[in-house]
Amino acid sequence: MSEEESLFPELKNDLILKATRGENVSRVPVWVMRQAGRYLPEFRNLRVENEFFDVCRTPSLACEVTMMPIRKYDLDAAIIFSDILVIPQALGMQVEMQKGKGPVFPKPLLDATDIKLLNVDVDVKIELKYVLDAITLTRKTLDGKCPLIGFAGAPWTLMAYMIEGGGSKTYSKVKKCLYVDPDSCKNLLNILTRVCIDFLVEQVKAGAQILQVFDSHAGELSADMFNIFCLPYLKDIATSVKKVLGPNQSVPMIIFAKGSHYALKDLGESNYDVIALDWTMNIEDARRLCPHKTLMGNLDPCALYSSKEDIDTRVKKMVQMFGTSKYIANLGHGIYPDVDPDHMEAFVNAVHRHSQSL
Ligand code: 1CP
Repeated sequence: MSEEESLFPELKNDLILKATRGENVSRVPVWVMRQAGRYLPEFRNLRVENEFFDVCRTPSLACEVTMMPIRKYDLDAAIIFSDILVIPQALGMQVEMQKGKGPVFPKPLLDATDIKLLNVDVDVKIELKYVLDAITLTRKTLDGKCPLIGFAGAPWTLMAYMIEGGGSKTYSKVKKCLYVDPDSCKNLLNILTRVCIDFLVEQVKAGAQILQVFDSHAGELSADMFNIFCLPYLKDIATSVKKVLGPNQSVPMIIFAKGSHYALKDLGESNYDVIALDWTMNIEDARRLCPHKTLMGNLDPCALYSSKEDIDTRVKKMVQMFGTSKYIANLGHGIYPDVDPDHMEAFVNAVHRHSQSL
């Protein structure tokens, strides 16, 4: 046990850590991407009084929101309440969370050469101290109930937001840069990769017990463009984070590269421990292509609109398909804001019930 570990309460539920190592589990562990979010009335109430990024920047509030789903459901992991866009903010960019619209950058980068706006020598220990403090407080507040997941956005997905200025239907502004000025794009992606590595390392030092990298916009790229502008940076992150932390302090790492069907084999050979699948991915193919990895996923988030009975049937089928070992149950993307919280409960309980009887 490292010195940092001994400062925290003893872990009582290590199912998810066992699953990442391929060890036997008494039941399949389950958590849900975006479990600390807008489908929870408690969160919406808290947001009436607090701006989104103020919640992120106030450790007591971020901790409280992280704990909301943990107190309510029988979950096997917590994920720290934050956002992938805290990295562009730390680099000096302004990000606003607009109601009904999501994140908006008032002054996006014009192209990948426009890095004069960025504080490329950022010290994440200072600029993102609030996330690290939230992690330490939440790890203590969890009192060992389940492990705490830290996360970061992947370089390509962050670059997409920084150049598009928000979400996009086509991602044509940022993709144009990839085609017309690949070298400047690689430069920007390298800058983002270094910051991701530093930030993830510091999250572990602050108390994160698992790390997830979100490449939510990976699927916007063709296979050959993914191999140039995503894969090398994703691989670098896993390898470097583990190298810096060393064997005693390293934690399991999850990669969620949404839509990257063509990349499963390469991700299966990377240094990530867990490959997260979106709902369009074929479970048997993923098992075949990533034989040594734990898989995570992948119920369609829209399945939670169905009846509780139907959710139960679909979860049973999903667990049968994945099998009970080397598996972490989750949705194939974040839970949607208008899902009935009781249906979240039906999902979580169905995973536990069916995996115990298999
Ligand atoms: O109005 C509000 O209160 C804001 C809603 C909200 C919430 C609850 C946003 C805005 N972010 C979050 C929290 C958040 N974001 C978490 C918290 C922990 C948890 O999972 O419970 C996490 C992990 C994220 C990560 C995140 N932010 C991603 C990657 C995951 C994914 O869904 O693909 C992305 C793409 C973002 C950007 C973002 N932040 C918020 C929104 C609405 C979006 C997406 C906008 C878009 O579709 O382009």
